Amino acid sequence: MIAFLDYGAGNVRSVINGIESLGEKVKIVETAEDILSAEKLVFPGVGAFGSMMQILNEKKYVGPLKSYLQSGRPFLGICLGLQALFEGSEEAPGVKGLGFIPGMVRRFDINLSVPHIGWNGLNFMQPSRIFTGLRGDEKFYFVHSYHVVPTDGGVVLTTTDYEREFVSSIQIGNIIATQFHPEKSGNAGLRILKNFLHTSVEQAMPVRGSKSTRLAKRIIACLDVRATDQGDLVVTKGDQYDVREKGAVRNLGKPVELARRYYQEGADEITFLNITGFRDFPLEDMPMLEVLRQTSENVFVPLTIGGGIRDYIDMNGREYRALEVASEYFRSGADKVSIGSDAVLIVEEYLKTGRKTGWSSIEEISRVYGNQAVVISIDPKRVYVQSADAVRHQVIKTAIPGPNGERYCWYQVTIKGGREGRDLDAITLAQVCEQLGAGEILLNCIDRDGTNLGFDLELVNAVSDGVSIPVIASSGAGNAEHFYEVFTGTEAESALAAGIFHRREVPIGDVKSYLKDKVEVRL
Ligand code: 1PR
Repeated sequence: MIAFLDYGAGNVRSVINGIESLGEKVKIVETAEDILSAEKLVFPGVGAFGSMMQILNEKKYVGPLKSYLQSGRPFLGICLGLQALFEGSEEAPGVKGLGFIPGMVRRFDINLSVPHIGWNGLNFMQPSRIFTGLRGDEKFYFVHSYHVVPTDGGVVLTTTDYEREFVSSIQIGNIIATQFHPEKSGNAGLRILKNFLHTSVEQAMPVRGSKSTRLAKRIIACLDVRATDQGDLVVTKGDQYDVREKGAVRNLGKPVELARRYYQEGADEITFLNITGFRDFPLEDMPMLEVLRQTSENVFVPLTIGGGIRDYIDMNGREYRALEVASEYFRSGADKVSIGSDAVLIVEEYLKTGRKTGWSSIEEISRVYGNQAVVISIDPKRVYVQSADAVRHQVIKTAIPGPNGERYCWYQVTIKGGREGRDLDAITLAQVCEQLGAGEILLNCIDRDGTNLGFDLELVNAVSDGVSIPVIASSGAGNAEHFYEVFTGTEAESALAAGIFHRREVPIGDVKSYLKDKVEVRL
């Protein structure tokens, strides 16, 4: 039996699913006594350092955790579960960590995008039983803006390179903690979990050919989900956001089955967009939560869910906060939530008042779950203009002239699934969302959606130049070369596609084989 410390701040479902998929049973810690009597303890920290320590203090878990760690029994910390072992974090100045390992948690101070999101490798510093069965060149899923800096280098188990080398796991006897997420790292991650659970496994020291590790470009499969007119929840796909063909909603398959297929085919991440979320409130649309629950049972890569994340008042006058919707998604297995229409309204309000309220969905969810858990989904379309100063929006010069030979355009954002254009451009939206706490931008493009013409590289460049958080290029992929173009012609960290994967025109494996040796990918 594995004792499992869930302090209720994020998606721990996938760690439990990972452990259970290995045939082990999990007991959720409910009292301090459960920690003290545990034989093996898994602590998957999620959220933000400050709120994590606050909850651990409120639940009076800090003393028992320290005693457990002192006892030397097996402990696996994941992400914040690693950071918690240190004295404190720059994320929450003045808040004390468990102080089991001397040292601090520092924010990345680099020129690359922060958070560090995606699949990266490990430099092995010591042998460990968790490495048994690994080749050494596997990649693991990271998502974090902070990294640990131990005072004593002797505790370092692995390092990873992201502009600079940082500590990606530690080991002190039976105490192991990783910055990466084994439960989100496919088969290699499950192997690490399995090795941790079986304490009799021999130690191993994998050897990796290359000197440093590299973050892989991510290939994301996107499932636009909605109910058909008959009420069945299906994966659909639009042409420039029109999902109907001969009057009926296109049905391209069942969400859980398709997500599983994409996991098996090597998708680095899976995104579900509940595309009618703007009108159907998700907490009244339970099937979507069930889709997440079932998917996370055997899909061990990150899951993002979007659609309907906003404050809401139901027919009985009951008020729901966007945070509650997000929490329900996290509890059901999501790792990140994506906010579309609400982000536009928040930014409009911010630009009007010049003030952060502190209570917008972006601010609230990122405060509790961390920036990395908040993705902003943007649905822009091109508006051509005659000159750079024709409008007060951020205008770009374009190599694709407009219908009247226009050489300039701006990208107008929309809400409600592209139905309503707003007086706001995509670059400004992304920049303000970053300031409010968003961790990643999912950059769709209505003009390219479903066209197979390739990504709008000008749009991707304009937005990624304007922000320092990672950008996911989306819409228009028609072949493997389009992924090469977007990864070499822009700063996009990942590329998302839907139609070509659903229709099996270009399998994910073919995209990766094409990119291999040209662009860093996870194979
Ligand atoms: O506004 O917070 O409720 O979120 C609603 C979400 O649903 C938004 O993220 C919005 O992008 C999405 N959405 C709404 N309507 C549609 C639609 O298609 N009618 N889908 C929609 C957006 C775009 C991508 C698509 C790529 C790749 N779909 O998700 O998967 O364009 O497609 P391709 O590779 O086939 O070209 P809220």
